[in-house]
Amino acid sequence: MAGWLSALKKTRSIIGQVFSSKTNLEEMEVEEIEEILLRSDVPARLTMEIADELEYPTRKATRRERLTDILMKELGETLDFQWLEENKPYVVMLLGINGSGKTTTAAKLAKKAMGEGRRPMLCGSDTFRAAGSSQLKLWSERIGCDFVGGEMGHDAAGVAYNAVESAIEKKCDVVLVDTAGRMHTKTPLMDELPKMCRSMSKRRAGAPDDVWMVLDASLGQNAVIQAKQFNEVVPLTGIIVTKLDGSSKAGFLFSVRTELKVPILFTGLGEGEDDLVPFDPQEFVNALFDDGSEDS
Ligand SMILES: Nc1nc2c(ncn2[C@@H]2O[C@H](COP(=O)(O)OP(=O)(O)O)[C@@H](O)[C@H]2O)c(=O)[nH]1
Ligand SMILES: [Mg+2]
Repeated sequence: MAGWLSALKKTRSIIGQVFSSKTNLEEMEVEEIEEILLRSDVPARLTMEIADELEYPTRKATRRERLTDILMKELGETLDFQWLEENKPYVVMLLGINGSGKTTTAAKLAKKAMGEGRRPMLCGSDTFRAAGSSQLKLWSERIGCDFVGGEMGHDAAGVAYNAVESAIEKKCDVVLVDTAGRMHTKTPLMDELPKMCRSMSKRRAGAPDDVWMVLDASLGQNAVIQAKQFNEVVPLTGIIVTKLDGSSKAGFLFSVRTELKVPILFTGLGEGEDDLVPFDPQEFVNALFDDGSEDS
């Protein structure tokens, strides 16, 4: 299973120029420090706060301790996600643009649920592309869980309804609804999302229990802009950040809580079915500082 340290290698190759204990910051201009942080999509306000702290330390502690405090405060509490037992089946809808990692993440979440002794149902409601639903079906066969999907051109809201219905019949604990990728700017496709929610709630009141946006970390700050627009169409309850392992812009994670007011729940650290881990602010921040000598 991929780890935080190697996943953050690219971001660290930039940020490390400021964070590494090996760097002598006396030799750097404030502008240079700010430029480095912004290059990894650390939000502007936080960048200024960090540069300030480096220039005028507020207390006697190591540089790493002082910066860690600032960064941890920005990320907030660790959230330990649990499926609510009383909502059966617990329905989670995954949203995002094309290629963000929705289908892979749905499979990873199903695998995780199985590992916890729950019976998941994967719902392939990506009826927009020919291979949309079949890709998830293959995953369901690989990990060995239930699946309901639709053919290309089918009504996605109907497919989602059928999946919830079938999950109730089969006494599944969890339904993971994979949706078609869509651009936040395309109104008709965006309108399909609330329709899907209404349709599922007709079969199980209150469904979906969660709406999670899947963000591709390689897009950096642009991913947050997309999420804002999705959030206006269907209120998001959580964020999943994928492809952290290939991104040099992981600094955008610091804007999620302040800009979206939605917690980061899980992070994808690789392509494998076990490479989805709960978002751990402490691990994340630690990995930003590490000089990475042992994994280079
Ligand atoms: N490296 C890496 N690749 C990922 C991760 N999550 C998804 N991918 C890859 O991203 C590509 C698109 O994923 P997919 O789930 O099909 O995206 P979708 O269009 O949103 O359904 C695939 O090649 C996945 O293997 C991740 O956390 N790390
Ligand atoms: Mg997909």
